[in-house]
Amino acid sequence: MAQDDTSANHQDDKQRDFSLNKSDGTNKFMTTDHGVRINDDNNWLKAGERGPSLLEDFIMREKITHFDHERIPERIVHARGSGAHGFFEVTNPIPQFTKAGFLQKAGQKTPVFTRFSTVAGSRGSTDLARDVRGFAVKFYTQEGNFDLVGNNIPVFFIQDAAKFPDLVHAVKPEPHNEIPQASSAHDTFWDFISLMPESMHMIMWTMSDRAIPRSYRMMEGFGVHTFRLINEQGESHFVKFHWKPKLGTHAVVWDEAQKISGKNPDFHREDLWEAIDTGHFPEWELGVQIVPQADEFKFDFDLLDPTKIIPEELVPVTIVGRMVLNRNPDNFFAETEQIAFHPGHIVPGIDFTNDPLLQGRLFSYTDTQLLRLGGPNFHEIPINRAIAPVHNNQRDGFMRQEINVGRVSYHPNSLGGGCPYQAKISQGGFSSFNERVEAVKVRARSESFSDHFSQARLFYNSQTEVEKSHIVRALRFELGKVDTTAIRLRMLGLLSKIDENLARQVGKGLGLPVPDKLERPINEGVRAEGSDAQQPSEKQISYEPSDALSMINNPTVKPSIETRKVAVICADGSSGENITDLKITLLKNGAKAFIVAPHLGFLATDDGGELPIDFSFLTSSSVLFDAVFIPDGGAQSQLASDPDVVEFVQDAYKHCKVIGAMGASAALLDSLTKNKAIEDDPGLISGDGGTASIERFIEAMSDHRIWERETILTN
Ligand code: HDD
Repeated sequence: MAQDDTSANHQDDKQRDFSLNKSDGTNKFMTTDHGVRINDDNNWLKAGERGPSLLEDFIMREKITHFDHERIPERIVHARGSGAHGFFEVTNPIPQFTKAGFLQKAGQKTPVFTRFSTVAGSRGSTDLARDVRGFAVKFYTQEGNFDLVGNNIPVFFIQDAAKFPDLVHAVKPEPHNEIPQASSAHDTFWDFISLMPESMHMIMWTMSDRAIPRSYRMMEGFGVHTFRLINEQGESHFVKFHWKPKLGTHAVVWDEAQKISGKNPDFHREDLWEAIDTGHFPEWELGVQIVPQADEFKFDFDLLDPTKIIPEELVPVTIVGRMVLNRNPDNFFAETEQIAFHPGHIVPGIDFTNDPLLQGRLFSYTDTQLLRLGGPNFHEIPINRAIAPVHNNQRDGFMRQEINVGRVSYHPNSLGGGCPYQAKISQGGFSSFNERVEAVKVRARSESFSDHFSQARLFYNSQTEVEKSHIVRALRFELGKVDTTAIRLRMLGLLSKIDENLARQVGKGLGLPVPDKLERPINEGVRAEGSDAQQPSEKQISYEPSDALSMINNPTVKPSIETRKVAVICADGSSGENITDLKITLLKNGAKAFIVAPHLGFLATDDGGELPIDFSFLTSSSVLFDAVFIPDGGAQSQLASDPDVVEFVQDAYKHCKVIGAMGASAALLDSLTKNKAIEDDPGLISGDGGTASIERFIEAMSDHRIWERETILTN
């Protein structure tokens, strides 16, 4: 192990200490930034009460100047995000693979800060855009900060970092009119994608429901690239990192996502905040897929290609620990906005591979922080500070916080006693894996990266029929928003290389035939196996479908209603007993009921009681809940005639949510389902509101959605 035993023993109790930088301003006099007490914060200094304002007013000039400079450039990508503090705890140490100090002992804890994000939208955009989600974790280890800067999708659009600016330019709002915001459904994105066959695997993921998660807490995370683990003997193993959510992997449906974007654009941000605030701490397991160095060329795909996964059936995921997020930030700007992640922040025992996307990222992240955070001292911002001691000869620069004493800032030196010393490898000094590299300098893509369709097909074939139909509909939506027919046709051509039927179904929605041949030129300059450098590879690997790739069959999914929200639709006269029983049973199961009624204030229940109303139909919407419950109690006719109520319940029905309608309220279900038989739908629960019917309601809810209903609805 790289660190000495004393520090290892203290690892568990070491916390990040922000106390020196915290200020809540309570019971303090208001002062200027330089400490002068302010006597009047309401009026600018003037020449007479009705006279001109004076430039002399240093207090107000300072206030306005600071305000004028409050914004920093938003992240060029991943601008919209939300984060939280927590810890990582080792459950299954892996010293045989890595000497990284924070992975050595069961029970060992390391503080973390995790930021989730969307990619394309601006800071103020909606949480529910169809997009990849960033999943970035900063581990504050005793040996320095380790950042695992991943996504909720295990592959990427492009194979070489050189194409990143093109990808981002294509997906961002179009430059002439800055439209559309936080959306890939426009010409420039699909123009680029339709010319980049290497993006097809990732496109299958982003067109699936992975791109519209129910919650950040219900997403998987992936390090994406193949990294290396290095053990004490200097041996290397390839590794892929996985985060597996305790609450399972779940999504909303696309119609719902679009409506949430209007009703509550902060849906994910609020969900994360509330869960932590109410003690339902989000949790993930960290898993690793390990491949011995000797097996580098064992697979039909290249481990260095970031558009490929290692199917879990080929290399299982071994769980090594768990991450719990248990503290909301004190200040969004100071923490979530100023945190600076970097895939190049690694610690001894972890190393890079030659994945060309990863290699390019290693340049980009420091570069972006220099601009975004104003200079080379961003590591001194409290949220970015390592808990490991930092000593080096870096000096000065904008906003330097540290006061380096003495006259020595160079190495080697004798005047400073040779300090700071360089660490031997046995003392925890970082050393790169001694990989042999003998090569010609080329600007080229490896032939082994040229199969763009086999794993896209693996993903598609691993989906359930419902999930496949969501992919078809997503593609119809996205390409339907594209104006240029040639782009649509090119996409249909590429989709047909994944699955003929998929392409035909999308084509049907677009009213276009699937072209026989791929149009040229495609993917200019990217070599493809056995071709004239313009066509993608014909190579096809056949894979067995994998449950880990489906969300519905995903092994992380277990029946649970923990932290789910139920809308209880009421009007004066609703059954107080039904409502109270439901509330109590949901709470026992970690879920929560909210009373939604035509007005705010109090609900007069049928037993003469009163219950506080949480939302009116104006301040909430069906899409903000996981299920709907309508108690018995004679309010049905009042509810049935209210268009807001009808829309509320119909949306829940359309979005495949569980609806419980007790007693006479069941009549509402009849009208809802029109001619479809209620008995065919396991998510429509009627009953007397007693324990048995509430239990059936909860059991149905624990499956997340009633996907069978989509088939009933479309037949
Ligand atoms: Fe990146 C931010 C994830 C490729 C350049 N990236 C950023 C964030 C995440 C990722 C999660 C937000 C971190 C935060 O919350 O602050 N990026 C990825 C993944 C990639 C990837 C999983 C592929 C596997 N990124 C990638 C490439 C480049 C960048 C190829 C450039 C060559 N990414 C950036 C950036 C950002 C960034 C411009 C914007 C803000 C920041 O870094 O701090 O440098």
